[in-house]
Amino acid sequence: MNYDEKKFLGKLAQIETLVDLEDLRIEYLGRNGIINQLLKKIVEIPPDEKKGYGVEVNNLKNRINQLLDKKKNTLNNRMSAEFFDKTLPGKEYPKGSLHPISTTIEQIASIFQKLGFIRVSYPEIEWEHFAFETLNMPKGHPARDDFESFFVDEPEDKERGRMVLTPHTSSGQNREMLRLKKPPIRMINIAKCYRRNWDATHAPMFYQFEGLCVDKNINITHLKGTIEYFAKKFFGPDRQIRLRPHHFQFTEPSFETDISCNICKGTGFVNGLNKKMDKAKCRVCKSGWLELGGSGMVHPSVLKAGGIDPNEYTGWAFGFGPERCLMMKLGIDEIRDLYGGDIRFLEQF
Ligand code: FA5
Repeated sequence: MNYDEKKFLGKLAQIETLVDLEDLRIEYLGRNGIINQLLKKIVEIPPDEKKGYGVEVNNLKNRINQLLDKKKNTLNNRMSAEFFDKTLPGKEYPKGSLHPISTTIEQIASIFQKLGFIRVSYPEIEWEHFAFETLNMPKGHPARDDFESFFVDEPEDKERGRMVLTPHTSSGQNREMLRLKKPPIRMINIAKCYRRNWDATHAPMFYQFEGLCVDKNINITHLKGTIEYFAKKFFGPDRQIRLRPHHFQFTEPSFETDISCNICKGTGFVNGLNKKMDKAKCRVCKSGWLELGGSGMVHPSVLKAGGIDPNEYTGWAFGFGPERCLMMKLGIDEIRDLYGGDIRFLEQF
């Protein structure tokens, strides 16, 4: 029989596509294929060998069929493993966004930058000298306790004292005075601060933004006007602001700046305007007002420490918390939610 098995198997092994496999099937099993040609040759076979010849060609046909089917399965399986439908829509990745505190900081910066304030940043790990001494709080002064600081376990510097995680951005006041050497100064210093605090409105790591303005003839009206401008831009025209007398070592006179609470609508009671119905106090403000931070006229000794003559120049400063601002703006009553890392909370903003 004129059939070369080795040749067929060789061709079969080379096949990589279903189209080529079909061509091979036609070559062997098609109407004019090799098998049919072998069958046609039956007329030339002696009568007593015809039956055996016929069986042999039929067996061959079945075997070729089986081998072709097997190859077809192999190719199909390979194709489905490799198949890539370019028309399917892509996987949707979760969308990220800036942390609400980052957005708030950028908003605050842009409000002050529009007024001509220059954004600066100073070391997060600071010397006591800048955090306290230059701010009228010499070594051992009790006012230092208010800043419940974390000290760094590093050798003390003879002139600058111990290292501390900045407890407030006021440590940038002296640095900015030394940097510019001479007024006018319009600084907005936004930085991380650290204190040993942990409750609904205090976190151990938080931000502050510090405004400092020093020039000739600067007075309290400039301070009030600037804070009011900020409050109206950031919180909206209907939120109230008030300055309350206070004490800071580095300003004289000093104030606490309050903003009316958004949660109780400035009433101080849980049920807001229905205070007659429920006497429970607002959990966040307890009085209708929430403290944004401190402010005041820069103390003459602080100007002197920065190389500025207090007889020639005056200035004001304030230090507020962006977290507090955001909480008051949106009615968030727990600062720790902002730093808890719970994406379900954060993605609302
Ligand atoms: C100060 O830190 C002064 N340096 C502010 C200042 C600057 C006064 C310039 C005068 C002139 P105080 O400790 O009150 O002040 O903090 C200011 C604000 O920072 C607070 O009102 C609050 O908004 C925020 N803040 C303070 N501690 C925390 C804390 N642990 N977590 C979150 N925010 C805080």
